[in-house]
Amino acid sequence: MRLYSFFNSSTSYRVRIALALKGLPHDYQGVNIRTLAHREADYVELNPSRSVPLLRDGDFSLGQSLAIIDYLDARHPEPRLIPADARLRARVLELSHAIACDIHPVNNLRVLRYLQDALGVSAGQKDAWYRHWIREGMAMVEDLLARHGAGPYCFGEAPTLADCCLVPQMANALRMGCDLSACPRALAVHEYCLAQPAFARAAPSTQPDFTA
Ligand SMILES: N[C@@H](CCC(=O)N[C@@H](CS)C(=O)NCC(=O)O)C(=O)O
Repeated sequence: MRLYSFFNSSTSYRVRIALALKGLPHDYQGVNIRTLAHREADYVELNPSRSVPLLRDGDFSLGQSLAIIDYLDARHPEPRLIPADARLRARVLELSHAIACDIHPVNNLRVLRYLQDALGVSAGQKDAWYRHWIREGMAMVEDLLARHGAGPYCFGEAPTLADCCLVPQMANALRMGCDLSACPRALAVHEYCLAQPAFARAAPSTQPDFTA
């Protein structure tokens, strides 16, 4: 398998965590989204989503991080990241979608670029936008964790898709200087995960395309 990824991309980071938790060997292909490599014709041919990550498994190409993790879970079920139990699965998807569908899209690179380049907002206004949506979104995530989660991971003693989504979102928020003091449970899960070898292997700073 080959993963097309950018070290700092939280959606790529989700898939890197899933691959590491499952111990699946793969090549790493860096795609620099800062220089718009994800919009070049040969890449778009492989990934119509014009984004990272992209997984290639033989002649099968798949974009969208949650679809990729679902595919990996179906092909390599151990350890399961999307639980079989109907209610636990629903909780895991609820939190994962809160991050992947509600928080991440409004702070994605193309949205921030449009704010600055097309709408002419200042760097300060752009940062205020970023922090606002993190504060709103993470309050929702913290509520979900406080009501339904327990244990060192989001939902118990084993990592799930929810942890694959939470850790990269927290990394982004912390990198952007967001105040997460109102999210103690999310901070505790994040800290616990970072100490686990699979999460460490997936971290931005350990990727081949990492630049400081
Ligand atoms: N829903 C997609 C989002 C993928 C995505 O937008 N990734 C970001 C990096 S985290 C990207 O490639 N952004 C490029 C851009 O916004 O132009 C997924 O979960 O894979």
